[in-house]
Amino acid sequence: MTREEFIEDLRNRVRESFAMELETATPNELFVAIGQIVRACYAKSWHNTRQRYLVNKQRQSYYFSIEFLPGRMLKSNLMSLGLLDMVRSTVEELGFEFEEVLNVENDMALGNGGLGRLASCFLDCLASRELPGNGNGIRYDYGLFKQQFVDGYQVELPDAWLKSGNVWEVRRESEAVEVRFGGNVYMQPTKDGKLKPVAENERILRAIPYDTGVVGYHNDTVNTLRLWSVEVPESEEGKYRSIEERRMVEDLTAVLYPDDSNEQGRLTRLSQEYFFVSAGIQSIVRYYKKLKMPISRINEYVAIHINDTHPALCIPEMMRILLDEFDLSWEKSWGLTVSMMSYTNHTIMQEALEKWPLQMVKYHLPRMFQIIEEIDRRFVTNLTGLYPDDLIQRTRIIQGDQIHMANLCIIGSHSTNGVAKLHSDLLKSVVLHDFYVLYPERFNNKTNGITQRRWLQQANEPLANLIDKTIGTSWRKEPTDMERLMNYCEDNEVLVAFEQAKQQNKLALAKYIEKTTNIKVQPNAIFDVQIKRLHAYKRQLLNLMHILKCYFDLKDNPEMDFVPRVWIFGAKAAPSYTYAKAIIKAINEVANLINHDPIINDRMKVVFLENYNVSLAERIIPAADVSEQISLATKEASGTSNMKLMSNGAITVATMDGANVEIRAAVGDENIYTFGLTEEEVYRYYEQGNYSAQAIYDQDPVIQRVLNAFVDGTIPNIQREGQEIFDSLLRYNDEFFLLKDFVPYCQVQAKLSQDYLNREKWQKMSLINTAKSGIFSADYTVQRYADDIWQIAPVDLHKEK
Ligand code: 26Q
Repeated sequence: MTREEFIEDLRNRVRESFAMELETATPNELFVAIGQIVRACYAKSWHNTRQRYLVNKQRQSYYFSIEFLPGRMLKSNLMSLGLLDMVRSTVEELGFEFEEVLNVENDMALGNGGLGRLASCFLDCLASRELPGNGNGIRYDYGLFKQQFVDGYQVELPDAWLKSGNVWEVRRESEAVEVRFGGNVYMQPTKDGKLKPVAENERILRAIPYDTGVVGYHNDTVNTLRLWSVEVPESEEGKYRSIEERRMVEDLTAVLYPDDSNEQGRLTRLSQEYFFVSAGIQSIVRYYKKLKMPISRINEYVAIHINDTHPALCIPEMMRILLDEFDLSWEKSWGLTVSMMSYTNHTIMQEALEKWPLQMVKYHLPRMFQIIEEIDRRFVTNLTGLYPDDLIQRTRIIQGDQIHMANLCIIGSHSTNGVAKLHSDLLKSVVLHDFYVLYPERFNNKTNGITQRRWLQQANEPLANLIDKTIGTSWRKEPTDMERLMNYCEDNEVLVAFEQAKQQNKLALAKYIEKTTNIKVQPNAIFDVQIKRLHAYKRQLLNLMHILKCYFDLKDNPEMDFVPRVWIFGAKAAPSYTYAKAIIKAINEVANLINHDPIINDRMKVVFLENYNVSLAERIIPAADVSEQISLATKEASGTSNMKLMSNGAITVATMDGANVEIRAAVGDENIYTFGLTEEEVYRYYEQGNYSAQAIYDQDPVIQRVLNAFVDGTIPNIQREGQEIFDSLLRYNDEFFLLKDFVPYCQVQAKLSQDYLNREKWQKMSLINTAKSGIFSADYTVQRYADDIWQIAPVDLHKEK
């Protein structure tokens, strides 16, 4: 598309869609019109991609996830299509602010955090590597709540992201399917003497798919993210007599559950899980029928991935279709199902493993229940005599009155993977050890990754351009080529240029901070960043304790040498997670205290940015000097903000947890600040039961002063919250060992501050972090899934060929 064609198209669309002339358009109209143009640009490729897969009978993977977190799509689509520079400069020439146009777009925030963002990074990588892989999920009317601080407290507002329309989606009426809930199932003898399930009094819902194109980077692949929305089918209209009853149905795809691992089992959530699973599996089978292949070979054409246990019902649902609709035998159905399914585990925290009450499943999903019961029965029967009874009891799916979804996933799939080396090892040796005894060949690791296209190319153009200038542009397609930056570790000119790029980004963030919070921060201070969901195990509180220690040091000794620092937080707490909310309140009050203390005199600033989401992450990450990755060892399955920040040249302060371990291996000990208990030490404490937070407190006056600040009025306005935090550390013996790790944490922080003064040393560390970050590209992660788990191969759709 030429500049002239673009302007012409833009002019027409603004006129036709808004009855307006381009000259009078606002960023809103411009966003919609450009969105339409972009969509039109990839429409043909999207069709061709689907057509090619169909004609080739391409084996495809389907990534089932109850969360997807793509963020904004205008800039990324423009970049993938190679139109970004032209469109940006044209829009600016027309007298508009391009940034403003981009900011019109609502984040697509159909996810809570890491797991949902990983799903979106993976889709981007599948398309960019020309791999035939699709997403399947829920089109929530409301995404993750918007966070506001009122009086330092988190307040949740609804995210009505669809209110102003969604240019990227296509409603596919003709591909709607029915999903059935409730009723009774009984077995009826057939003519040939078999038993067939017959259902009566079911509630039938209509699932409508909305498809979004996933545009590959500089290729002609456009894959599909299919999200399902619920409707009442016309045939059922009469059955819903009251408005409330109807509302119940429509609520099914209304909101995303904002609960991150503090589970409260809810019927709507279970219904959501079955709804998108059933719709997705039916849609896959319907597509497969078009291939005119025998059902007995479906596993040669279909790979289904279960992202955490939320889509676990994929397994019994596939069984239902093969048994009830295709009349296959149990054995045949089971063989096909297991060979199609694979599962990723994202947590080792026992309390976060999903379980459902047996009665709830039996009553609302009776056929699913029957099938799960039969899977469980056969599992027990087949293993009895071969393995110890207690091992069988610990691994079976139905235990007491609960259904263990992780057990279902492992038993019903051919692959179970963790998301970082340490995490996968812990699954084998501790958390899922019993299963590892049963199925050692099913276990594997796939360390998470991120897409540098969004997190570096798009979010950090100054750095991306500089990398181009230094080593050429090949890293944009082959992220490990960034390793070539290692040749410039000692090149002063390059180091200075990198420093300037960081400075430019810090300036931009400082502006944003001032605009949104009224806090002025110095761009030459250390920008120290912790951005992730608020969770006790992630230990934002440890960060806050260190901040308080610095504050007291300065108060005691105002003349001391102190390297200025700005602490930047971004975090949402699950609305029902009172402890996490108490920590938010405490951080906000400490911020207030420190930011306004004249003695501190701008040497410390604490900034908690509201409503952390993907687009805010894109602003913060390029400006970070320091990346806080300080979860208690063994608790963070992988982490992915650690990778994004590293890629942008931030230096990590890290515990030996999740993917931090692999980051250290990549950059070397001298280019990361590690501290804290190791996995072995944590488990030793658990075994010996001899951890005493009180003993540590009693012996350390600094810790006493820091903790007392929460309850003695030093931090104002946190009576209840301060007490809750204080109690969690002392009365309840500090579940996540903050006190134990506090001193070593402060030590590495002090070292870091000193190192920051040595600009050359720091800049070299920063460069090395970027240089070594290519291995954490999700392009490679996805390739490993494609090779080892899904067995899918690239399809070259490039125009020239
Ligand atoms: C549970 C019950 C009810 C409703 C919701 C939920 C729920 C919601 C979200 C349970 C879990 C989640 C999200 C988990 C998650 O994001 N885990 C993170 O996954 C990342 C990608 O693998 C890892 O990098 C992180 O370490 C892991 O915490």
